Amino acid sequence: SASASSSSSALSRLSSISRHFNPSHPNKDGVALIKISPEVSEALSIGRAVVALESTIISHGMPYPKNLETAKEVEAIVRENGAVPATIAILDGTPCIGLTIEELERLARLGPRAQKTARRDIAHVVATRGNGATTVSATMIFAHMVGIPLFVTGGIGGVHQHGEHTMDISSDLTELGRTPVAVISAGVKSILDIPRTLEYLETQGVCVAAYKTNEFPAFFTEASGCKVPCRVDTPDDCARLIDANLKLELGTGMLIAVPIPKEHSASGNLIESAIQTALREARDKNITGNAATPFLLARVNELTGGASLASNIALVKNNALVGSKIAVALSQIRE
Ligand code: PSU
Ligand code: MN
Repeated sequence: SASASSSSSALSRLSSISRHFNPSHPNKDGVALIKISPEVSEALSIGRAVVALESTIISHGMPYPKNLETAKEVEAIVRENGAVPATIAILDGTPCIGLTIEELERLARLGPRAQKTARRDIAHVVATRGNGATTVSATMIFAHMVGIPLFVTGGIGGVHQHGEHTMDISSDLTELGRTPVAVISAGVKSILDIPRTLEYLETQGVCVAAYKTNEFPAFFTEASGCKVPCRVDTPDDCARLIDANLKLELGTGMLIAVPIPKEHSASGNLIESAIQTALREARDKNITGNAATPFLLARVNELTGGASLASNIALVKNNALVGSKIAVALSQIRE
C-alpha cells in the first residue's frame, strides 16, 4: 500500500543516515545526541509531511508574550494544513526537534536570554548545556540531520548594508549553499543589502524562487526591485522543484520567497524611515556581529509602534500556510 511504501522509504532514509551516524540513537553513555518528539518521530517514520520551524524568531525576533502566541498559532496552522510542526531549539544542551507547549513557553519566556545559535555556536551551546534558540542556519542543520526537507520562517539573514566592508554576511547564506533544505521565507528585510544578498546566494549556488511573482519580496513589502531567477505558482510547482534538487543530490539548499499578503503589507514609508533610523543607531552604538540583527529587528518594532510586528506575524502565518501545503505536496511526490 501507499503508506507501507512511504514508511519503508522513510525508514531507508533513516537507516542510510544511521549506518554512519544516527544522532537520535543513544550513544555509548546511553544519551541521544538529539531528541525528536514522539509526534515528529512518528511522522518521519511513515513519510508524513513535516515542517521545521526556527526558534530565534521566538527568542530574539518578537517580544513576550506575542512570541509564544505566534509560535503556537504557527504550529496550529501547520497542523490544520495536514503537516506536523517541528520547532527546533537546544534545551539544556540537547538539540530538540519538536517542542512541547511547556518547552515553547520556556523558550518564549527566556527571550534574548536564550543564546542565539547559528552554525558556529552549536558546539558551544551543547558542550555548556545551554539553551540555544536556533537561527536559520542551525535550524537547517538539525532539520537535515533528521530528514526534514522543508523549513518555514519569516525572514532570513543576508548581506548587511556595507557588508562589502564589514564582511557581515549571515551564515544563513552559506548554510543555504551547503545543506539541502528548502527554506520558505518572505524574502529579506531592507535592513539588509538585498541585491548583494541575491548575488551571494547565486555564488553559493542556491536556487531562489519567488511564489506567484517575478520579484524577490522585501519582507514588509512585496517589492525589492530585484528579479528572481525562478518563479513558482503552486505548492505542486514548489514540491517538484524541491524534489528535483533532492533527487539529483545537488547538496544545496533552496529559498522559496513568499510575498507578504497585500492586506498586511506595512506602510512602506513608515517602515522604511524606522529602518533608516535603526541602521543609524546601530552604527552610532557600534553594534556589530550577531547582535546587529536582533537590535535592528527590535528597534524597527519599537519605532513603528507595533505596526511592523503585526506585519511580521501575518507574514509568518502566511508562510506557514504555504509551506505546509508544499510539505504535503512533497510528501505525496516522494511516497
Ligand atoms: N530576519 C528576520 N527575522 C529574524 C531573523 C532574521 O526578519 O528572526 C533571525 C533569523 O533567526 C535569522 C537570523 O537566521 O536572525 C540571522 O541573524 P544574523 O544576521 O546574525 O546571521
Ligand atoms: Mn552577522
